Amino acid sequence: MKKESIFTLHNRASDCRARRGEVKTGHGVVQTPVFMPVGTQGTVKAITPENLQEMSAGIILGNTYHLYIRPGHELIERFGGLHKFMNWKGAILTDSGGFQIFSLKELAKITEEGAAFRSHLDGAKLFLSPEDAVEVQQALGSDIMMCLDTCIPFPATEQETIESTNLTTRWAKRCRKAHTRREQLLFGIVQGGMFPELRKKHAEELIDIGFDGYAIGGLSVGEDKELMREMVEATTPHLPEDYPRYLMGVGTPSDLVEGVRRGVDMFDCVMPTRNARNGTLFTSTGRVVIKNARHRDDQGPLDESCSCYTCRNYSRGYLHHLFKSREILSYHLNTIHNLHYYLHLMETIRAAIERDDFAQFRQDFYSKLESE
Ligand code: PRF
Ligand code: ZN
Repeated sequence: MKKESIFTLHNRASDCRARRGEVKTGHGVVQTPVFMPVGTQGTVKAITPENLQEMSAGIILGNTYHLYIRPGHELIERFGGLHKFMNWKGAILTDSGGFQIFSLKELAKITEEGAAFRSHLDGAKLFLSPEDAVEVQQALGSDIMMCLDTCIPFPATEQETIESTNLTTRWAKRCRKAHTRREQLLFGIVQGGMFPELRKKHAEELIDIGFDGYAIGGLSVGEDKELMREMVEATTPHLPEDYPRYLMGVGTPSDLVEGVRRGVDMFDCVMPTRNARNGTLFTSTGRVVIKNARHRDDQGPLDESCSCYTCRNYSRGYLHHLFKSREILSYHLNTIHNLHYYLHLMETIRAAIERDDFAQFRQDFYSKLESE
């Protein structure tokens, strides 16, 4: 039985691969290209779901690994699922835990059966199979679930990459079989390291299994920007036009622009939220390091052309003071601004694709940046 695609393509740029579309989820229709703020622990750090709504975020990301370890998916299921638990009414995509477990390195052991690892909290022995990853995500009730994959370290040999990618295919088949709650979507993750031929082959294998969407994984793992963009460029032509494409864990504002240009629809990254807490703020003219003494006496807004709550109400001098004093409000106001910047950037990108004016948008974007 052929399933109806949950993705509608509205229009395509005539001079690059940029696409404008929408993804239907159990918690609303998400307009693409989209950026998903990261809410690892069932919270987008330092802000409330109301703040997210105010800045028109339609979908956020949660992490299976963290929620499995604490407070546990069974507890969250008793609370009615992750949406209810955290009071978020929009859509949620959960990552499978694969990438987080691989980041643990010596704490994890990968076998055919799954990933054995130790909790980063108390060292307890844990195990996650592809079936477990789907079961946990089904209990969390996320709108989009990700297959358990193996993320290949950089650099890796072709042989290592082949073995790891083949295992990801076998796990993807098992995830697909374990997927019983059809109202929740399941995405496959294309690996293949830095080898275009392996990426093409892996994309074809996943398409054969059949998923609701396709992610590009294994990038932004230490390779340079140019190679990352080449790998995206080498992958998107092999993904079906009528399914959403998600570039995992990427990236800077220019990475988003370049990803869209190469045909990506969805992105997530800790950068806007993490940088906000470190005091690195994104503006239309480049990055601002708010602790810098030059902002101390500045009564102007952080970004003249930003309409966020922070820029409408506070001065650079005040944001500088809050950051230097390590006040909690600093994290809150900085996060609101940085996420607004990312979400507004995607809105501008969507409007440019609708006008078939993406190339001009891209040129203006770069000409305004003093750094980046
Ligand atoms: N796999 C999963 N999550 C991810 C990645 C991946 O390869 C990446 C790579 N940048 C980020 N998050 N499951
Ligand atoms: Zn702002």
